Amino acid sequence: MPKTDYAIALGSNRRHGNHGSPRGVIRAAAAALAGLGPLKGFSTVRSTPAMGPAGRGFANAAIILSSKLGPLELLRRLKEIERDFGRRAGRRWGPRVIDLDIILWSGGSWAGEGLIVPHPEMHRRRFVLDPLSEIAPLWRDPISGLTLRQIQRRLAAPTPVDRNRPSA
Ligand code: A4P
Ligand code: MG
Repeated sequence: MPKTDYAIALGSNRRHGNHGSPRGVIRAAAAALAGLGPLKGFSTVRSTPAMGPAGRGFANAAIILSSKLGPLELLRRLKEIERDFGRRAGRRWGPRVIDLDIILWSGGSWAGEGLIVPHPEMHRRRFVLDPLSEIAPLWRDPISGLTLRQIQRRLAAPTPVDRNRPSA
């Protein structure tokens, strides 16, 4: 398969025995991803408040990976890296400390066999859109036709209801 680009979101909210804080986990996971192909972009690592019931705050980042792997093979390799990072000394299967999601693929959309690309939640997640639009602002979502910068600005902007609310 010829090389294609993938946008991958990284998230962590647990320490790791060797890699340290969630920020350290993100950096180590990026190094592992670099084993799958050249990284064309690596955003800043941000501290973000937990969305949903996850509790503790997260470190989040995004990378652009150029790879010969097809989407399903890449997903399998991401799960492998997640498993490796989830292992703790003394326990065969520990809790997972890193979440790696495929957000966009330069080959277009994909749906089937446990994988959906573009990631269906990306429009609602600042912790995905902020780092990703930093490194690939002009990448277009094949579903809406909007660029990542446009999607990120829509999410960051106050809703029309807020704008129209009379000020006190
Ligand atoms: N799957 C389908 N499509 C994809 C895709 N595009 N990329 C399937 C990756 N995986 C995809 O995911 C479950 C299954 O989704 C996979 O086996 C794959 O076949 P998972 O990562 O194993 O399970 P999960 O982590 O429980 O689900 P998910 O959806 O990754 O978790 P969420 O919903 O992403 O929530 N708040 C902040 N601030 N930052 C965060 O990073 N993350 C979560 C995790 C919640 N709150 C957060 C953050
Ligand atoms: Mg995931």
